[in-house]
Amino acid sequence: MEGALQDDLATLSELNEETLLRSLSHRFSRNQIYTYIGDILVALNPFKYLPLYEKEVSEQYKWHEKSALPPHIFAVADRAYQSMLGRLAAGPKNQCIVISGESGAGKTESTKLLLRQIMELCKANSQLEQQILQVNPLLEAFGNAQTVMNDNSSRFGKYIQLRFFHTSVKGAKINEYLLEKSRVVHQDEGERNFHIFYCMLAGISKEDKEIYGLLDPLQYRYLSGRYNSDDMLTHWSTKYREVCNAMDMVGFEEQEKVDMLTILAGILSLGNIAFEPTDSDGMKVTEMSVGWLKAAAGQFGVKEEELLKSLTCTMSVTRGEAIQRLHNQQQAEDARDSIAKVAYGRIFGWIVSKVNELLAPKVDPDVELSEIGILDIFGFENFAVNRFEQLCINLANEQLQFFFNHHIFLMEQKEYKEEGIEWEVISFKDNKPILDLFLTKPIGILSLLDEQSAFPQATNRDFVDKLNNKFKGTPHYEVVQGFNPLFTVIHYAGKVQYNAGGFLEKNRDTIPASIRGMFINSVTPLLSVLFAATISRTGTLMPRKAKMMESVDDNFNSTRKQSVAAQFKHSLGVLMEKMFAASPHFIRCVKPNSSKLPDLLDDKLVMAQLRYNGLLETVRIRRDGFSWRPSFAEFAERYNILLLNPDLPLNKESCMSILNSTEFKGWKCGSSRLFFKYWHQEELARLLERLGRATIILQKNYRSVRCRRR
Ligand code: AD9
Ligand code: MG
Repeated sequence: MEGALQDDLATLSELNEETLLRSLSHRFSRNQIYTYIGDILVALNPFKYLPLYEKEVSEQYKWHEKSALPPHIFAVADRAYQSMLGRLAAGPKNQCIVISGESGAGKTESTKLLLRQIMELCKANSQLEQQILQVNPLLEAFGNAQTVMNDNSSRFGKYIQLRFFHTSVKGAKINEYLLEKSRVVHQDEGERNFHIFYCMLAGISKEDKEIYGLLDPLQYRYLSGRYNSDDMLTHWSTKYREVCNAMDMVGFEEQEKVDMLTILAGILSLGNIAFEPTDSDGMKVTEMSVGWLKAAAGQFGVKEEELLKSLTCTMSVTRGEAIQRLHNQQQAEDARDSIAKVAYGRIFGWIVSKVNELLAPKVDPDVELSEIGILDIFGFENFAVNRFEQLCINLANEQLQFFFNHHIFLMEQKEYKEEGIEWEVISFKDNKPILDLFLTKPIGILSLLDEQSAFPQATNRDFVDKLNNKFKGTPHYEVVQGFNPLFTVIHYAGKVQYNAGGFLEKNRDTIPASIRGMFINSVTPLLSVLFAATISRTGTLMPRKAKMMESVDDNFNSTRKQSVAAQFKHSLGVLMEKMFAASPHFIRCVKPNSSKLPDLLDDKLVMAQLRYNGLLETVRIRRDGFSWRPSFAEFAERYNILLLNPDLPLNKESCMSILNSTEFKGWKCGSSRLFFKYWHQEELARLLERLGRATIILQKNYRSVRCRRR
């Protein structure tokens, strides 16, 4: 079959969905999981170990010609690195590698491989390199969890920026997006809490367990799942050692680690507190859980009465008078869960900011650094029940798809038109209307959510009614009839039904000021720091200076901070700005089957992903289009050396002279720029290299002739 073994799908001459799928599937059956579409890498998840990442392979892919070796993720690392150094083509110096794909498709694994290879390429100083590489196990322990889609699912998004001065790495910065805090207190069937809890309980010594007051995982209401086998226990305790090593390596202090474990233990104890009505109006802690209250208070370093109070009542000030409102059962349970969520969220934020502090480049502020960013967000999700978190996750994926479309289809075809290049337009599925459905002001889904969240009395049903009113009949929205607050969005990657239960609360994400006050006074130093108003959150993506993740709700503190949706929208905007200003490299991860099995490719599932990713159209545009489009000046400046004439004027004529000196075919000339196929860049790099080598040989010969003469 034609093209079956082709490394680059953009060279397929017979092109349709079927040939595309057959090519990928045939390659997959031969363990060729990587395939190019021009300069884009498609990566199929093998769900098994493949000997693709050994030291020799890593060496082979250093500064190589793309076409000389099979497609590989290391080639993308090399390309980004060389582009940053300006060795490949003119364009923005900063690079971003955008990895997309649905949950379980292999984004996080790809990120780790990229990081590793980039560290190899820049031969980083060993300590900094180790520190940068150790960040991942740390963040994964706290931010990843088992879901039905992926045993190591990222429950937050991250953008890792590696900072370079010339060829060497000087530091790194991580931006994190929207940790799914609700997982701390609730996990759906078949899912688990964040890895760190299982690591900690499996890995901690018996003595330490006693010190921290930790018991068997089965004892904790917040922890679903158990260690089903000794293997699993060993797995988690190995992970625990890894996390501890990572913390040491990155530079966490012993006391900070101890505090952190104590707070995690406190969260677990807190989860076991149950309530029952008192004889009068309020709630009290059940007899069975009095011990847990005591334990949690001890672990949090706060007074037992104070913790009890913040669980069973809300204090507010009205017209200068303090008023105590007693909680009902639901409110007491909500208070308990929100304390757990906020404490965990703050630990996570603290870890990220601590990592950023430790990895910040130690150079003069006026030294200009260049950057390679790697984006690894949570993949598109469609569960049995989809909540607020899924809405945010899917919106982020929608935004990424838009970024891809913009770069690959919109910008490119706009330029053909502007520059008078003859071109048959390739249509693609534009997801802008779906983004607008979410983001338009003032009537997008997020704005309506904010509007409703501002009304204390509004319910999730009211919110859905509003949505139905506004969007009934619009193409990407479907009304769901019935009692439950449901609605459907038709995303680029498929139809998702959302359950709006909890939307308003999660969006407000308020914590009573009394809880904050209690934690600020904690004798556990870390807790006190985490809740102090001045906490520095440098480096996290959410502009956390104002700590917008959790707003403080009642009248003790009248500053109402931004909602979760508003911050998320803002942080996505900031990210997009950064990405639009950089040279992008795309990796499209594809999940071969839903059962996480090796050697199995489900045609239907893969086809669906090819379709919604727009990969057929991508192949077409890479095959027929011109992905590299330098201006005359950019081109002449960079390649005048090929004519050995650095003084050539930077204009069209010079470009023509340069190009006429090569044997290049297939390029075009527009009114202000040149249009090249993706492979031309590499051919030019090859010419430059040959020229460089020739110069070295000439210099050597010249020197030896001179020596002989002497
Ligand atoms: V999610 O959106 O965070 O839920 P990801 O990040 O796309 O998702 P991940 O990288 O975590 O998926 O990959 C899922 C699993 O697939 C991994 O835990 C590995 O078991 C497996 N995987 C992924 N890539 C590779 C690979 N190159 N080689 C072997 C792989 N296994
Ligand atoms: Mg992931």
